[in-house]
Amino acid sequence: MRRYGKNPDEDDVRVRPNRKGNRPRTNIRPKHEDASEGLVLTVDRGRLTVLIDDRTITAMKARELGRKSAVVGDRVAVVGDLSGAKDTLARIVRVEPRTSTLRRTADDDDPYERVVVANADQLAIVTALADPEPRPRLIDRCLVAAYDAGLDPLLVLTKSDLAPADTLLASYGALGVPYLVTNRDELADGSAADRVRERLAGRMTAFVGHSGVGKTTLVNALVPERRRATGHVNAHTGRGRHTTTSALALPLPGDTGWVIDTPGVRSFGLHHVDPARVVLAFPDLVPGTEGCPRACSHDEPDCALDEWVAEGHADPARLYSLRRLLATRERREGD
Ligand SMILES: Nc1nc2c(ncn2[C@@H]2O[C@H](COP(=O)(O)OP(=O)(O)OP(=O)(O)O)[C@@H](O)[C@H]2O)c(=O)[nH]1
Ligand SMILES: [Mg+2]
Ligand SMILES: [Zn+2]
Repeated sequence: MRRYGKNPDEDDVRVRPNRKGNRPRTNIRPKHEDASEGLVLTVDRGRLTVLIDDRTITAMKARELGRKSAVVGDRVAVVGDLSGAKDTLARIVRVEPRTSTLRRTADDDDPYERVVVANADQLAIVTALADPEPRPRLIDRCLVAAYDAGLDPLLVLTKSDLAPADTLLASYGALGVPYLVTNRDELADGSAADRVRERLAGRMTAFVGHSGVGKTTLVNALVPERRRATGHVNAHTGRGRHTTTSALALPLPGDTGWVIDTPGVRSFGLHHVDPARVVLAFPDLVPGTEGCPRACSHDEPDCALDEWVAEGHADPARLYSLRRLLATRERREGD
């Protein structure tokens, strides 16, 4: 099941032991009406950097938030010392309801969900065409996670100076996912950043992908005044070095949107994903699901889509793409 944020009213009810047993009591503390609204830019060992107006302050979760966490992209209410002066620490008293929650699990069998980012509306799936080798399975998994969370995917293929993009693009054609291809020369002359920026305008975009694919390199090209460290890909293993260790939201110059650089992932587990939501990313197929059995995964023998597509209502390549995405959950990353 998909878990949305709790009813905010529940947060005001706390359980305290007393002699008559545990009984919920209403919290009569003031509701922090004077709190300031901010945006979480990064989280580092329990310390959150929050942007309030044009100041960044350091804050930590107030105890009353309990296990509820605030992640990059969250809108939060903050009280306390908001001056941003050195060694001050404000308190986050509320996390506002999210417009989206991008989650992943360590693998498909692991129910423990981590929230990658909150409130993003676009997911840039960054894949190098070589060095490290592209792994379409991870792309498929990120696509499923994006569709499940209601984010628009954008495929960013980097390092086309090292290998061509055609084979990879051919296999994603039927999905209709927008894509961009970048390379070293275009990074140097600024044209890569210009093309990527067009796609980011007015949106909050999270960059995800394996370590070493060039996420931070791209983000640096987009926001040059906030240069972050980039790493080299190990020549022997072909792997990145996990240079970026925490997610960071950065405003695009001229207030034209936000990019969130994230640490490289080894896998993108989909334990939390509901297959019934994945089909929603295929609006041309949705009418064909009317004849499906209850709670159809759309990847089972009784699924009505096969017959419906065979009758000519939609392109069979689209059904094939949907099935490939649905099947990615059952398969191991390395398959
Ligand atoms: N040849 C080539 N190299 C690139 C390109 N883009 C990035 N690189 C190189 O790829 C390496 C890794 O880049 P990073 O930006 O650190 O990769 P990352 O995805 O942020 O990696 P993590 O932070 O570890 O997740 C660096 O040596 C970059 O210079 C490209 O278009 N062509
Ligand atoms: Mg990085
Ligand atoms: Zn079905």
